[in-house]
Amino acid sequence: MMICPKIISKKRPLFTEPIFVVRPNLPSAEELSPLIAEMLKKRQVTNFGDFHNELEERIRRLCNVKYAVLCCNGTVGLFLLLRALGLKGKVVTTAFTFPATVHSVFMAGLEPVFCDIDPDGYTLDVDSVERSITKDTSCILGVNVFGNVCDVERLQALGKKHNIPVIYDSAHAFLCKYKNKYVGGFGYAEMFSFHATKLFTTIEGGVVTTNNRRLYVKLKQLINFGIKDEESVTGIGLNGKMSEINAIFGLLSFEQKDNILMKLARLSECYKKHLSAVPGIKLQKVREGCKINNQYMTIEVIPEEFGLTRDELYEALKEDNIITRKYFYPPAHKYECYRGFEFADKARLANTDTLSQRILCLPIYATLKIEDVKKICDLIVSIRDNSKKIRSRLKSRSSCRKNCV
Ligand code: T4K
Repeated sequence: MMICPKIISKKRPLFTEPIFVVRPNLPSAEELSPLIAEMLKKRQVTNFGDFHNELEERIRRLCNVKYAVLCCNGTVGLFLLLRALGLKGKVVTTAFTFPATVHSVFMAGLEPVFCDIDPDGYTLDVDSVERSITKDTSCILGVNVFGNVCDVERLQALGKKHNIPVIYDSAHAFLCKYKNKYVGGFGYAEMFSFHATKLFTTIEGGVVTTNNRRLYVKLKQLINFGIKDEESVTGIGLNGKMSEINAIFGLLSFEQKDNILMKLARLSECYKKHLSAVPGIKLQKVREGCKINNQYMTIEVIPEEFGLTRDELYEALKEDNIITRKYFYPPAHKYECYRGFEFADKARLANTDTLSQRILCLPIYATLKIEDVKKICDLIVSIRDNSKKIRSRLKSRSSCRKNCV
């Protein structure tokens, strides 16, 4: 194999170690060990143990809802929520999301109907939702993208008008506030993810919050194989429970959360200060009254003004060991697995298509240093200033890769 000289002659990267888009917030071994020792002593390691129940109750109180159901991850939570609602037909939702949202709909035997998104805040465009509702629509599923809360008031009114539930994929939105209240009590139910990449984490895990008792009872059964009691199985469920070890991580996340929120807010402010005036970079517009958790730091790259496309900026940052992510590319109506389905092939989503080509998630996590954020911002500015040179370097690198390796 011949290695191209142009590739090896690249300058030294800005960071010697990779800077990832996110790093998990983890407790120390010292914080973990007494809780693990307690769990081992009790010999209750899963199936609704004390740690599980304590975490569930603390989340319920924090979100100020009547019920919370912990689950093994957010995807299973959303899937079982859709099943618990006993829906049939179509679910109006967004294609600008992680695969988990749409796959949950599909796997619950429902048909997604994609509507477009607001070009500034990236959440459901309510006019587009309204146009998408037909007699077959059984639910509206909003996604609180990057923590930005959907237009909950208008969606609620729409749900009421058509007599269909509105639910939220709030995977990104734990600890976000809307009108001074923690997100969690909007619509029929909300699902949060506690994956390792989330600021509040149980490593793998999630929760569904609701004020609806019937839904809660059903969901509680469905995450436990549909078992009602020792002698009756009333639902077609699966094993969606959260284990004790995961719940321990969650309880420790409670202790860290305020500190993490504060650190993320500082990092986000720093990004905004340095990037908001850069031509060709647009920041997400957060809904008025919404206080986001800053778990994601996104920029929209407008190629005509920035001089490079989002993908080129992604590559240029990678040369300096900054590993960003293109959430959410491709959008769901372009997934290969949905090719041939009318709901995907016929979807016309101008804003979704544009944003999925333009949004880039920059590194943000509690242990990231503010100096490193400044360096990343300076680098982005200098990439813009040298866009022509960088474009031609990236082009020659990519053709070298094709020809030489
Ligand atoms: N709905 C929405 C809107 C979602 O965004 C998600 C998940 C869900 C539903 C489903 O919730 P869960 O079922 O996951 O609870 C990551 C997460 O795995 C996923 O939870 C999240 N959204 C999505 C936005 O991001 P990937 O495939 O991008 O993850 P990965 O492995 O590439 O990790 C990203 C970066 O994080 C890596 O570059 C390095 C760092 N990392 C990751 C892990 C797992 C670490 O440093 N350590 C780690 O242990 O999906």
